[in-house]
Amino acid sequence: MTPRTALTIAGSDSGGGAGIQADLRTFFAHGVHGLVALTAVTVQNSLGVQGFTEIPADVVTAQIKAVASDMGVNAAKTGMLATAEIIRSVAKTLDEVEVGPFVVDPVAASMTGDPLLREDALEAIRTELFPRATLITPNLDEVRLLTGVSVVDPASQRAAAEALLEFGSRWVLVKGGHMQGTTDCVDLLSDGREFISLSGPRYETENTHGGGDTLASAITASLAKGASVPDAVAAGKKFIERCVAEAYPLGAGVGPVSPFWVLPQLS
Ligand code: PXL
Repeated sequence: MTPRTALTIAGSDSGGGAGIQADLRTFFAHGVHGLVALTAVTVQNSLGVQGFTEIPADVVTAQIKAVASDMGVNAAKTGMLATAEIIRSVAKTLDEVEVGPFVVDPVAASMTGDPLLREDALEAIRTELFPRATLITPNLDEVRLLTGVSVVDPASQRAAAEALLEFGSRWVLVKGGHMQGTTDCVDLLSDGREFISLSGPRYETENTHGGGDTLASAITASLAKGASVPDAVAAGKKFIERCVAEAYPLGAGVGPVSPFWVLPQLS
């Protein structure tokens, strides 16, 4: 039987832990067929990103049109988008093709702090993509860059969610994983009416490379299978928790989160 499909519009990580590689292995783990519109090729390993080359914007949009017109897209997500020109072209293309629920992970930098977006591009994500998004999934650094709000407690997390919804997405997930001094990871999901707090354990590990991508693509996979946003986010959080718990060292720096636990013969 043909599985559901999910499209990732994102960059390649030569280290295989983040970017489209994280998205594809997460889609696979959910039994969803992964489609790709590649935006950039990064040169990186566990120690950091040495640089990236973007794909021409018309080639990015041609990939989206090629798969959407023929195979059908049940849900889509964005990760690293590299330039404002790519972002504007993707936004225009999304008005022309059907991609189902659309998740925007506003990736600005790698965990090692290396930029993954040219300077003017975050503004383009906010103005061009957020109004078209079913859900946006910023981490606390991205929340600060996008709104100026520093999330330090539940009240500021709620204020950040309200500020982000002003940019026009249907839902926002303010991820609390990077909050200092908390024993749990508390994420806040809201559409402006409901405020759903999702709490999970914090695992002690250095190896969290690709965590944000894996969560966003797990949510996208569930949306592709027809789940509601709250159900897809709750399932995605359970999925990423297990991937963080089973993250492995690889290289001298930050290792990747692991979806291998879904394969029974390996666990
Ligand atoms: O995790 C964010 C991210 C997304 N996409 C690519 C990346 C990274 C982090 O390094 O390399 C291609």
